[in-house]
Amino acid sequence: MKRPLFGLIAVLLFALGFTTRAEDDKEKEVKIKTSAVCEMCKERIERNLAFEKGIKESNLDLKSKVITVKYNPKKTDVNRIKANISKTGYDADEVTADEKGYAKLPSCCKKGGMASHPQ
Ligand SMILES: [Cu+2]
Repeated sequence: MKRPLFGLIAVLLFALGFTTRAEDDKEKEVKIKTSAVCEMCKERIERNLAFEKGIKESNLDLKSKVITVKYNPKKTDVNRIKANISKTGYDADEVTADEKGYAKLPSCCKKGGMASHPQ
């Protein structure tokens, strides 16, 4: 009687370990083109994304204006991430900047801000 029970426990433990590992692997990464201009934009976007549920990490590259976001697909999705960036006042791929968020940005951070503040 003891052997089948041990076998069952072994199988259960194996399945449990497998499931846990599979969930860790489910973290996804997405690259989104934004309209960020400067270091302040980068910080603003990354800070607001950090408050969004399911976001693990974000890093905006100012040269390409592309932000790389690591997220948990069970808690959030690409559309929500883009909506968050838009609310902050920036374009996120095909999603244009939210007007209210954009209006709050300092002038140097608005689109084309580089023209008035070269460097
Ligand atoms: Cu800026």
